[in-house]
Amino acid sequence: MANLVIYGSPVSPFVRKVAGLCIEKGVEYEIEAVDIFNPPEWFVEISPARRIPVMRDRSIAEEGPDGTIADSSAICGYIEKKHPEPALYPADPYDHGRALWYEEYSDSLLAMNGGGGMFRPIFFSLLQGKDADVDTARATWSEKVSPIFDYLDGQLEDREYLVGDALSIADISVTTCMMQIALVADMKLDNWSNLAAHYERMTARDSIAGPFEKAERFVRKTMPERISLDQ
Ligand SMILES: N[C@@H](CCC(=O)N[C@@H](CS)C(=O)NCC(=O)O)C(=O)O
Repeated sequence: MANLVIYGSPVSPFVRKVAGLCIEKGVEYEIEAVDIFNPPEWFVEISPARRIPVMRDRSIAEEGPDGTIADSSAICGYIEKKHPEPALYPADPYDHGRALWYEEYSDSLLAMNGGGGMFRPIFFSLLQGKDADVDTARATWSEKVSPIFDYLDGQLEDREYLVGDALSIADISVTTCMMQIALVADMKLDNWSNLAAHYERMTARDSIAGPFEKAERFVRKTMPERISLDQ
């Protein structure tokens, strides 16, 4: 039995971010499914914001609030401290700050638009037996996501990683959030060559591909085909 439990579902980009960090570090973990839209009482007690993921470190406590941490960024920071190698946060103070910035930027703006403005109107509508709201997804893609990708593409230039010369939490966060769009739509990155190359390298990593495959299997049951974003 793994010490580390992640409550949630790999369909969440934040759960996949934590899973990706664990895999890169070789930290054993297990995911325990929680339906966030109908959470059990014990889960509400450990997730005051009613969000997934929440992590439990069983070596601290096996039940109740002790041993738990809510919020993916707090969870990743904890795992980094507990399992420092390989480091996924840069040692240089400025680079460290930059990596946290990209993590926050993707967890907030990219997740809000790619998740809230694209994944949800498509996938959640289908789950509820309605038509996919393709118009909202396409509008979000061209008006909201496109400028985010412009920014990230400019930040990357032709470097391999977003910060410094090693993989960091920044690369993992940006990619797992981008993949929320790829779960439901044919995400063409032709306009952003640096970001496209970074995305291709990142999605080839086991730490990113493995958790995504689980999400993909779940989503494809409801929508066998991805939607086109062409207007
Ligand atoms: N800042 C939080 C965000 C977590 C979050 O928004 N999770 C979504 C799933 S992707 C959720 O639990 N949503 C439940 C809801 O909107 O009611 C983190 O990084 O863990």
